[in-house]
Amino acid sequence: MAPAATKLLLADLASSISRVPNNYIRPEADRPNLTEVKASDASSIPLIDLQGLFGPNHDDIIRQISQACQQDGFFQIKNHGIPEEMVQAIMNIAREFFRLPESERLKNYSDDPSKSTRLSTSFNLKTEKVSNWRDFLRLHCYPLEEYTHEWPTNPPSFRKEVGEYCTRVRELVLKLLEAISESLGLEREYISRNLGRHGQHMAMNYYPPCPQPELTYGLPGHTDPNLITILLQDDVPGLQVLRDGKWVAVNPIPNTFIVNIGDQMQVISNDKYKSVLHRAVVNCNTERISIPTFYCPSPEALIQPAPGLIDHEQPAVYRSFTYEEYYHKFWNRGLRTECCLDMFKIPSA
Ligand SMILES: O=C(O)CCC(=O)C(=O)O
Repeated sequence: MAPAATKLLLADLASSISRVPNNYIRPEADRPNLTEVKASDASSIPLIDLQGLFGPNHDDIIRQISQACQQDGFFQIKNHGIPEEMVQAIMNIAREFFRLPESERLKNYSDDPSKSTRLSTSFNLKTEKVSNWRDFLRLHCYPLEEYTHEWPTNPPSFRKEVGEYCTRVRELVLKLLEAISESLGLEREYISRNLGRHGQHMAMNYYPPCPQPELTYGLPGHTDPNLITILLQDDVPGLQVLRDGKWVAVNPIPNTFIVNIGDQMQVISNDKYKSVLHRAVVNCNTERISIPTFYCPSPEALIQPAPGLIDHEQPAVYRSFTYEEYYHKFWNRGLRTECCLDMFKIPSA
């Protein structure tokens, strides 16, 4: 039998074992079935070129966004305006951070999900039965000046580089929110105006090589509880998206981001746009890093279907709620394939 996990962080355990410890092994009915996953190809999820979004290609891009949000809930973007050097820099910082000595990394450790900066492992140690093959550093990043003083100071350039990246990603998100509002037939500012003070969180996910990847997940199937996610991944495959009941691999394309619709966008769009199940699997040979930015309403913001998207044919599908209420439910129930959104549906809908 494999030894019980004795380290706080997976990275410090994974390098010394040849079998997956019992607490990471999924029941047989809930394993990744890696041989049944559809291989990544050009049609896995749409790739949208943002060049000319608010210029000559506007109408065409808005149409592509609308189609992707309705059919896939996911799309990739190129010509997004974030410089390649900045993307390289943030990946390098994340890699350096996870390679720091254990004692240095542990200075940031906490298993309390309410902390706005923390390094932890798996998903939510307090509620889950089976652990996930992942360590993660989670940061709140908007407004920046309220949070950067909590962030790691090692690597020494962490606060500066990560701060610059967060600012640029926020600019990109605000453009996408305008485009998505328009694609729904709403005023450009509609979504942005209905998020309270806005919130932005970020994770640096570190998935160490795993001796038995068929038994466990980096992250099991889940939808994102926030509004919209902008995912940066290194060049190691691992992300899979559920499409027509089948898991499809989404292999990395250099200089692109992956955008996915979160639960709050599904509510605002009154179910027109889909928050889709996705998961991260691991592999035997190579560590993997992914860096999602989770853009969200602020806790007190009232979320509800946009009145302009409610009519006889499509009455309001969800009751209104605060983002705080939603987020608590999400964290406390653990990652499950049944979407948390069902708990907010109007019964007759
Ligand atoms: O690592 C990935 O590709 C996916 C990460 C993810 O889904 C998450 O952090 O919620």
